[in-house]
Amino acid sequence: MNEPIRPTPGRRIDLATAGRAVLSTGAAASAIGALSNAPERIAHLLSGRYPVVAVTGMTGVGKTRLVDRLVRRQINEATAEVGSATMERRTRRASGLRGFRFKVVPGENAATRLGALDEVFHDEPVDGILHVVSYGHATPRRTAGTTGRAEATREEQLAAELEDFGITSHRIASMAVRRSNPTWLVIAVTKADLFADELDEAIEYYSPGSGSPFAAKLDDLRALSGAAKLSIDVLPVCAQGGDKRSAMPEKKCASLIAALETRLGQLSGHV
Ligand SMILES: Nc1nc2c(ncn2[C@@H]2O[C@H](COP(=O)(O)OP(=O)(O)O)[C@@H](O)[C@H]2O)c(=O)[nH]1
Ligand SMILES: [Mg+2]
Repeated sequence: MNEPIRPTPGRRIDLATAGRAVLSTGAAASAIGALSNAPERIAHLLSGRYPVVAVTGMTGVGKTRLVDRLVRRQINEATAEVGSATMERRTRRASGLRGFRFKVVPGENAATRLGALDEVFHDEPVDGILHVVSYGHATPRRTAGTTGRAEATREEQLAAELEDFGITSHRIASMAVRRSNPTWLVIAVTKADLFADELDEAIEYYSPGSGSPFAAKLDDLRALSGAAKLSIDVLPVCAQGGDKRSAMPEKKCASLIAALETRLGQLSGHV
């Protein structure tokens, strides 16, 4: 479970020729994927179901808020500070099977987390993964059984994000190698309103080949999965914007959400 990911010997990662992998680096960029979506679309039409998306990421990073926004669900302030210990299931309904089913894997280090990871990556393998990060801005949550506010530095939070992704990326790799069709991974860099002036640095940090510790994990994941079998996108987003004069007003947030939705649709073969 915790052994480090090692690239397959003899396999070099070359971003320029990395199969059909797609990388969007610019803010709100939404590249048209070269993944062939037709088979996915037909599979969904035949099965009569929406594509299923696993939502992963450490606790407090903003998964629930983001998914609730994607499915236009009313935010429940009462549960916002608690964090969920079980898998949250949300459906975004749309005509012509253009909706989505999201399964939010609990970030807590609980037994339920392992079961949830098994479900989405093994028992009922998902169509794609939305991995949520927030550039070290996860809301610290108390460990069960303790009181008082949890404190963590930005560096500690980034290290925790990295560790969390290490576990998830192992699961993604083992799912990707088992299937014949390509898998997609979208890294949603959320809470962009909290680091609006560092957006480019944040995107860079989470992008394959950028040399950051997170990039190293992505590069390993690609090598393990086979580059042509995994597309990786990095998109900034926020679940809540500030007022008109802030660096990330609500309008800008809404356009980032729209760009993410468009990309999820392209990857899922929606037309
Ligand atoms: N500023 C800001 N705060 C956010 C954003 N998304 C989530 N949060 C806050 O971060 C906290 C954790 O979010 P939540 O979705 O519950 O995280 P989860 O544990 O990953 O499901 C919540 O209290 C939200 O108020 C965002 O886009 N911007
Ligand atoms: Mg949650």
